[in-house]
Amino acid sequence: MPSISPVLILLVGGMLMSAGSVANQYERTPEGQAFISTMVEDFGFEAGRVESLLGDAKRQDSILESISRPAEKSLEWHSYRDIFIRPDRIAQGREFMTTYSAELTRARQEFGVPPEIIAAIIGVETWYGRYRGNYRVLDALATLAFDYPPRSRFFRSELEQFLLMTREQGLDPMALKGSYAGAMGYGQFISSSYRHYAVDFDGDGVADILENPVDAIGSVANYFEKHRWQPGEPVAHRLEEDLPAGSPLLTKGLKPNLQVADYRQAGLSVPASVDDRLPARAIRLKGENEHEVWLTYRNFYVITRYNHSHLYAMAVYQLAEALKPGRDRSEKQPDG
Ligand SMILES: [Ca+2]
Repeated sequence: MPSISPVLILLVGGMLMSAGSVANQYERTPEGQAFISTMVEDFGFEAGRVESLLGDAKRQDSILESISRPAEKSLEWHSYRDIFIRPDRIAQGREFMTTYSAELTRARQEFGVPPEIIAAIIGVETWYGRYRGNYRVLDALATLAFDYPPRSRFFRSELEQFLLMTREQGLDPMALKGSYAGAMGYGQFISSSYRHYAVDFDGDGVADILENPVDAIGSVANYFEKHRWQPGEPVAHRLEEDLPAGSPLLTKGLKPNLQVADYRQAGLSVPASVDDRLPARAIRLKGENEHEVWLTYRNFYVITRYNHSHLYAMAVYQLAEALKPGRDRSEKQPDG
């Protein structure tokens, strides 16, 4: 996606306003006023500045619709998989890995995260940077902070982080665009992640994950390292057997709270290379014709720290496997 100048966005924004779009006057609501006080008292913002930002924010109904039915919750695995594991996304991922081969290698050396995992995250999130989101982040965060009670606390905090982040980075909070949930740039970082995990990976003095793919590569790798990616450990293996729904081996939640030994003792086909003591949990996904049971490990859990969903983590893992060098014509190679 070609970048659009902030000036142009402001002009278009101004035209939309004069064409009849109504701002929500969030700055006049009790919640909005409390938010303004926090920004002034805790972070030294000027009240007038925060007021005019909230005054400019527009509620978008499509944001409220999108957040109430994310693909991770409404799709079966086989439909979800087909969105991400497809020839064009794989081909373009290989191009991305060729273009940024030196930077991906450096990221592996510095953070211990495999190039294909970094590329797969950016591929799943934004199709390697092509689709970084068309909502104004300010509108997305204000809509969710003030008009979406189930997660208003979280999004008020993200709105706060967004104003801090744009101040720190010298960016215009009225201009930035992102997803319906306010995620930005190649790796779709939310504002708090930007502040905690973005790194300047090309050494130009700025951590720019919005427009700079090299900084995005380093930042995704840093995010994984900080969430304890374990270099050399496997992510997941498909088991040959099915497990009945409700089996205690299909533990609830996202954490790998059993061990590989538990699955071996149950007679399941865990590959011999995997250590008995490795934390593990089995998940059962609905394929097109049958259920698939996968044994997932700590690194699978780390992928869910990016998006709290089995489907998401499995899509990233499978795309990464497809992007591994040498996978072009030999889909059936053993893992390694
Ligand atoms: Ca940089």
